[in-house]
Amino acid sequence: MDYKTISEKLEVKTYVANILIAVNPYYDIPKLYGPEAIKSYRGKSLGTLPPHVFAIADKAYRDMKVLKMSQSIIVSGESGAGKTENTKFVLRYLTTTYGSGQDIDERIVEANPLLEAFGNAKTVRNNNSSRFGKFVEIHFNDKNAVVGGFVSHYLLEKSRICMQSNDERNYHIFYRLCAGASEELKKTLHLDSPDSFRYLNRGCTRYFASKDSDKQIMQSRKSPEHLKLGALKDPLVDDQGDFNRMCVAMKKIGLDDTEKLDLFRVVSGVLHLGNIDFEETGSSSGGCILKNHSDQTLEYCADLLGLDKDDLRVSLTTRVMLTTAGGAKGTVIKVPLKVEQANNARDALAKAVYSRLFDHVVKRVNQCFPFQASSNFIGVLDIAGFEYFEHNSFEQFCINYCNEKLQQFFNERILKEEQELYQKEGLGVNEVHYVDNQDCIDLVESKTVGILDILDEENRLPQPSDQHFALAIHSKHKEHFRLTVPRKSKLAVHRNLRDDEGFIIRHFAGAVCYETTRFVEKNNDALHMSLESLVCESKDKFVRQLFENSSTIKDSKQKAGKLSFISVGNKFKTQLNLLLDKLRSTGSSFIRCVKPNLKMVSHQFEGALILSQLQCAGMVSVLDLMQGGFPSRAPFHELYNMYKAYMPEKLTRLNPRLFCKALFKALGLNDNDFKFGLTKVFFRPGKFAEFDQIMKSDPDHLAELLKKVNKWLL
Ligand code: AD9
Ligand code: MG
Repeated sequence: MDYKTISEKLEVKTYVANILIAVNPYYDIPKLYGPEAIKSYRGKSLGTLPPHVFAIADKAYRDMKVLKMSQSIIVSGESGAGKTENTKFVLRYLTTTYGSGQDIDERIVEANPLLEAFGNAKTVRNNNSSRFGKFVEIHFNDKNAVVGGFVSHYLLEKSRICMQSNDERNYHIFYRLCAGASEELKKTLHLDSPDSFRYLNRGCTRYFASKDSDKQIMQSRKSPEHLKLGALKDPLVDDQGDFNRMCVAMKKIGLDDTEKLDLFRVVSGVLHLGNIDFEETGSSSGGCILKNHSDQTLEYCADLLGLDKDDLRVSLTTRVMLTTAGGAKGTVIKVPLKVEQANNARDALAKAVYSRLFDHVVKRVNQCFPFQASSNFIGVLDIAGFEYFEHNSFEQFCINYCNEKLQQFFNERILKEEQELYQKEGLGVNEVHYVDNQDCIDLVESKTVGILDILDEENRLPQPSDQHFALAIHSKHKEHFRLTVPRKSKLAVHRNLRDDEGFIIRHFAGAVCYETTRFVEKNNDALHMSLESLVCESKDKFVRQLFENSSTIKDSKQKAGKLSFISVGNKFKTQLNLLLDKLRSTGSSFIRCVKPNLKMVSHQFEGALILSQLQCAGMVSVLDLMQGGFPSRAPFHELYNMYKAYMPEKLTRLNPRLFCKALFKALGLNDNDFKFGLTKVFFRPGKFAEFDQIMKSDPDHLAELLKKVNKWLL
């Protein structure tokens, strides 16, 4: 079946129980998401209208109102499947439909372009890939109207700031600023075309040299038009237009010109920092100096970040150490760095500055929809799905760990709780088996023996090494069902790795081989002391604020020169556990996004690719359960209260359970479509909506039905 037929049948989306499956259409369908569509879903039970994200959003809202309980909507799927787009549709739906009619509604929606400018990038899988996870809460007052919002963010991909893979780009903001800034602003920030910056030109430079097809693109990029724009002008991305749209969004959420300039100044500072080059001094003491042409760049960078240029030069080329030699305890000395170490110091500084800037952007966004008191919230989680590449590193390890936790939550909510309920209600439905992944989660997060703690222990060693870390994992978990050595991989690319170069985890969605190179470095968020104190003491108030309440500086001063350590992995674990506690305290709905093809084009539906995504998302076990299951249910007393006003007195004297039996009999519903439990009626998929429709149909029709009820009772 081609995509068109399927999309007509499924209307791009379908439900499995109350879980929405949304296929990315890869083309705009304005009618599907426009104001009319928004209006039509308001207050409608799930199943009364075609499947839609709006229906899920409305269900979450109604559940929040009726149950007086916060709700969460978990949007998942692989890169490019449509998580971020669907998240935006949910936010727009809720703020439009249940907003307070004030600025806040618009701001919740308009915050996204700003977050995306700083946290999204073009990758080979998605031209607008989110490189961070987010949980967006819309808060409601006691009248169930929107009062504000709050965004939490998770794990910005920092490695991208200094290095991108073939045919990928850095964060959008860099290119947008180069393309869209006015001539005057460009002059102030010393900006040029993206090609002139090391942090922007490497993904594509290497890309140029690869395959034949790439060479063709390279040729086309050498066209006069392209040269004018710069080789990095991506034909698929409109940086200049996006810059203007971003500025409009900034204005709408209340950022003034000074704040805007603060952001742009730091972004430019990072770009210039990246252009600083080092060379060996050639002297016997070793060490390195800045290359001649870097002096100007150093000056630009120091100027934009409010640093003293000579201090910056020294901090990049030396490291402060504490010497204990000769009993002279506590003497601080400056050790010259080799070229490679200086490169690392420069990149570490760039990553620290940019990631602090991103934290600031999120904080600033949160200030534009503050709220005093909130009764409940609806949270939407947009976080990367399970990832499995040819080379998997620390980032994939964290993302997949997160997905194990979310999968467990999904199992708990959908499968375990469902089965427990059927049993409690005596429905006699067959048990569905699913794999409990607690052992995999323990492998990662257990105290001391978990991989995250083993990694932290490595980071704290005087001379940590990735190899020692990999061996420590293998030696501590020799017989673990979930863990094995790369040699056991089915793929040659992994089989060639030594035991001290990686490990394989058998995840719920498949086995992934992680290469441990740079795990130790990526797990450390601390800058070394001289760089940290440099930025903390910046003359630029904004830069200083970015590094305010930086624990490293106090810590490192205490430890006088020791390389301090802030664990990225354990911070993520803490954040994730807080998030899961939050999710567990809310009612939940799920949107599983599906990517129809790898080419990112419309009207192409690759069956095998989609099936594997549904398997990864645990949808196959859900289907098993639902085939024999009853996803909608209503307690007897609720139905009784809902309809008793319309019923003849004789009927209302019955207890709620008998009342419902009488009602169902009179309505002539098919016995296979529902089941009576101890306290609730359970409906087959879609059948509650049918029932609701009959009950809410016109009064004459209802009167007819009631006559039938009466007759049946006599
Ligand atoms: V990633 O893990 O952040 O790399 P997402 O977030 O799952 O990924 P995203 O929402 O960014 O994917 O969607 C990718 C692209 O698909 C978008 O930029 C749109 O061009 C396209 N898309 C996604 N959903 C829709 C839709 N409902 N209608 C039209 C869509 N286009
Ligand atoms: Mg996304």
